[in-house]
Amino acid sequence: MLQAHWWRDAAIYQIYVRSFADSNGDGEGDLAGIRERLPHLVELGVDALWLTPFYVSPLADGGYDVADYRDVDPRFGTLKDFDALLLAAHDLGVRVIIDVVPNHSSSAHRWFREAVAAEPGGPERARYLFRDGRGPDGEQPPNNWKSIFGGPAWTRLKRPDGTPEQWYLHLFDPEQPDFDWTNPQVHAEFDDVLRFWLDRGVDGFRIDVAHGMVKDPDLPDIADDARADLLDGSTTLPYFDQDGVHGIYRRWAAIAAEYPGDRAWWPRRGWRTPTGWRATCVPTSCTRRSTSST
Ligand SMILES: [Ca+2]
Repeated sequence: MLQAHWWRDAAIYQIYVRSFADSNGDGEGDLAGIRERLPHLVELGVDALWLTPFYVSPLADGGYDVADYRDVDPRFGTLKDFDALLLAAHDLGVRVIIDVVPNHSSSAHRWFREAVAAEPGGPERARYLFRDGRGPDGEQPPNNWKSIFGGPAWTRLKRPDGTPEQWYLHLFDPEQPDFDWTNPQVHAEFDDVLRFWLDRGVDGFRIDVAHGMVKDPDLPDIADDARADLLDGSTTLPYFDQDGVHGIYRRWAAIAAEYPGDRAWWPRRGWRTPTGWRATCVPTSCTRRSTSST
């Protein structure tokens, strides 16, 4: 007999950690503040919490620019505070889903700092999408992709002496360089990050830019009139909804299956499959679209 998945009809409460509850009066919300208020959430009938990113971050994009995927930003507490929150939530029968941000890191991430310091073509750069520019002296971006936050999706590096060199891709802010998911090191890193939090006992992951990560390897130009952020299923973009994302999620599902219990996977947005669109979930609704593929 099939067992019902808890997350199918759970009331999941999103908490933006920075603003929810401040336990120490420093003006910013924190993990201890959430723990103190868990009884209120239980009273509301909440089955699970979704914590937005609380990882070490310069907060260029509200924490979706992660500098260390395995630690809590000191503004929000410590790993000990996280463990205490998780334990207290579980004691009250509340599950905890955390955000995983795999499309890009912060530019303050150790890998990106190493990449910037390395020479073009080196292994440090191969964890991100660095390319030479087009035109004389490489002064044009490698393609015409636009950042979802506006402007070009490429930023050119400069050497300490001011000499311009390669460009790097950022579908969002320049402080959010995109990982190169063709690199096995990136896969291995996120396998390990998932295990780090599964070992602590989290009940699921909300996946940021779940339809991103994999890019058309040719990095082709998009149509001049293409909207970079269009997600209505009618527009094909070479950096969203690529078939390669399915392999990543199969691998992640296998990792989660090594752990006891039933875990939730929550894509930020839908992604296209050969037979149509998969579930599109937002905090207030979850709809299943079944448009034909294009
Ligand atoms: Ca605080």
